[in-house]
Amino acid sequence: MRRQLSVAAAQVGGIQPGETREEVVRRLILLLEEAAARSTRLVVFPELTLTTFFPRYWAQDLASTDRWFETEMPGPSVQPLFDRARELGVGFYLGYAELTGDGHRYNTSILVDSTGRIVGRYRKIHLPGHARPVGDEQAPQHLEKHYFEVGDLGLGVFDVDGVRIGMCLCNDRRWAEVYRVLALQGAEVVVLGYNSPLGLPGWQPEPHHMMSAHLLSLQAGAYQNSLWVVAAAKAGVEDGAEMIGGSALVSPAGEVVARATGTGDEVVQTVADLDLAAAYRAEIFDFEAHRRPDQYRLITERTGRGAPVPVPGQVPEPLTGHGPRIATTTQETR
Ligand code: CDV
Repeated sequence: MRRQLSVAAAQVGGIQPGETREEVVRRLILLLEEAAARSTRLVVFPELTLTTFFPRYWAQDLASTDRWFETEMPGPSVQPLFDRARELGVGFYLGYAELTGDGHRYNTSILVDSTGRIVGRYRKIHLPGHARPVGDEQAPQHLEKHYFEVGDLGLGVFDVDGVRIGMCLCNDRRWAEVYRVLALQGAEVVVLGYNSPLGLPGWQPEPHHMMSAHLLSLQAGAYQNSLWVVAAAKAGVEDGAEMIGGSALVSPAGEVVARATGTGDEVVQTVADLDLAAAYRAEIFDFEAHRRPDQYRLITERTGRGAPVPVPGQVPEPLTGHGPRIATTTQETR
């Protein structure tokens, strides 16, 4: 019998700044119940699920923004979600803003198994946007670098009811290294939540480019790492800011097998064949047989673009024009 996981992305439509946690959690429970009615065993909720995407607001004093953060998980307003999930025997992934007891702020997600136990925690590593407002500070911003510290827990893989699940958050999905680090730990499924507005302050790509880049990132991550990807959006319009939506489930073949059709609350579900992932791992992406980590040193040695590494026996051409910024230290150039 094939190993399978019935899994769903629970897309959440816009959450307005005035909505209470209790109101949001009621919506999440409805989504959970709908997913459970379709025999789903794991439900993925978005990034910062419990509030509006508050990093769009500039607030110099972080202490004045504590209302957006959770100081305990589950707190009293989120407990009903844990209770209902346990009753239904469904696990879930939930993104939220975390304020730790010693004052650190993270963009966090958790994995909860079907008994209601938190089995994994992740703190977002790739924080996009800016640390200070761009242009008119009253206009929608993207200030994750102001609100959050870079996650300190690494990229982990957790056993959720017998399936190895890796997690990340939103912008992480655009970075190839994220999926690879999770795959190297045996992840069979990568789950993630996201809030993707149509652009950033000062940077407004074509709306359809935002969607194609989003799907491409999921598809490449799934295919090149022989795993399933489940991505849940916060969608619709929040306080005037439009999100791309597009929650999707992607197979290890890189195919989008299910995708949200609307911009509101919506369950998108599939039965993920985990043996399909195993088949890809066993042949085309047999890491043991084919990877060459000794050739990938630059990935961990360099952050930004730098000079070409000299190829033995070849004199490098001087770079001109619009090539990458040339690093000058010997360490950067090896
Ligand atoms: N919440 C995010 O991480 N959003 C980014 C936007 C700002 C580009 C994303 O990668 O979708």
